[in-house]
Amino acid sequence: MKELLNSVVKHFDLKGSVDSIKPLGNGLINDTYIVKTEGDAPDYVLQRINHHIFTDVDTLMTNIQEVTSHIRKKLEAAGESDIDRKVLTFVPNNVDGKYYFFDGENYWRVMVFIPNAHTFEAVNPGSSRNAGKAFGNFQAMLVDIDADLKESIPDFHNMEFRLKQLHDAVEADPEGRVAEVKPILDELEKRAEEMTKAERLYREGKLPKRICHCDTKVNNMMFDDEGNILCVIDLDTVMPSFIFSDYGDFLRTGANKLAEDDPDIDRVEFDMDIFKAFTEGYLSSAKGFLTPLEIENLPYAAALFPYMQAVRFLTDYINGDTYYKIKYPEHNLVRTRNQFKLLQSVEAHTPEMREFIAQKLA
Ligand code: GN1
Ligand code: MG
Repeated sequence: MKELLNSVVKHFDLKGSVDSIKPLGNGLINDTYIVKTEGDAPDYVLQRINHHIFTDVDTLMTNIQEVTSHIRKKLEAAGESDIDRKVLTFVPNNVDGKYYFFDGENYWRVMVFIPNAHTFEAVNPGSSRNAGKAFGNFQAMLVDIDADLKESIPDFHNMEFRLKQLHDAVEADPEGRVAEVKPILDELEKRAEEMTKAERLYREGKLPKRICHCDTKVNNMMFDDEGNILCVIDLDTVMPSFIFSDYGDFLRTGANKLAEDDPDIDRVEFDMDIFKAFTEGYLSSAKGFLTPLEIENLPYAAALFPYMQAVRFLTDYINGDTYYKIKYPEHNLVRTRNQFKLLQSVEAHTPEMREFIAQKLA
């Protein structure tokens, strides 16, 4: 492995000579290493991109490159200091100048390591407010990007497409599991019309797609030593989507009082303190560009993501667990029930959510 890593970094022009290459962090998808260099030269992060999940590495890296260079220009124009710590910097390879290198088997990329930066794992009102601010600001900086970005995972958050996958699974019923899940299928079906409204509004020209992060977890932002937000990281899923993706998916994970696969379904509940803090942070940086229709539909976004995740987990259960890793046979069914319960809790809190948003904007 050491030899492989050493030969890979030779295809990128790094400042300073390489001292050591060691594993970094605990990511579940890509393999990440820190490349330490001698003397004052910056250190680097080397990643092997998981091309089984991200099959279109070229689109993915084009998106990331467009987005980071746009943000850099924005920060420069605003006269920001310390820009190298406020946006990721990728290094082109020295063979064909692309921002990744394909060695015939694997895809690699290199970015400049940001020193003295930290991530946090804990979701609480304080970190949620910061996350809202950071992800809202990320979208805000990208509102005027003049680049034709593509979906690196086509139809990733397209609810009509996810329902079609469910219907195909139900029709095929390869494991004979449909009869057992009929009650929850019916519940999901009842909401299908409402939950696909974003796609309809988009077709009618009323709802825009914007550049979104699409993986808005609390640990995907970096802070300096004083606790100030530096930047948003983990840009693999950056692509055009409805702003609902970033708003809704954070709340799906952050505001669930339990983990998404906790079997103690009765205790699953939507945490309004996290909702309030995240929404406050998000609106503070995003209200300048959001349209009235986008704002009106933030509670819809909070419902859409548990719904979409329930549909995706149930589809996988019916298909015989081919997409999500499972630890026991009913794992995907438990996840489905958990997400459905979260959805019901969101539905119950919707009037309160509307009121809070209206107050914040008054
Ligand atoms: C997957 O691997 P992870 O946890 O970042 C999935 C998300 C789901 C999530 C549910 C590429 O994300 O869309 O919301 O599982 N990512 C992909 O746990 O399918
Ligand atoms: Mg991450």
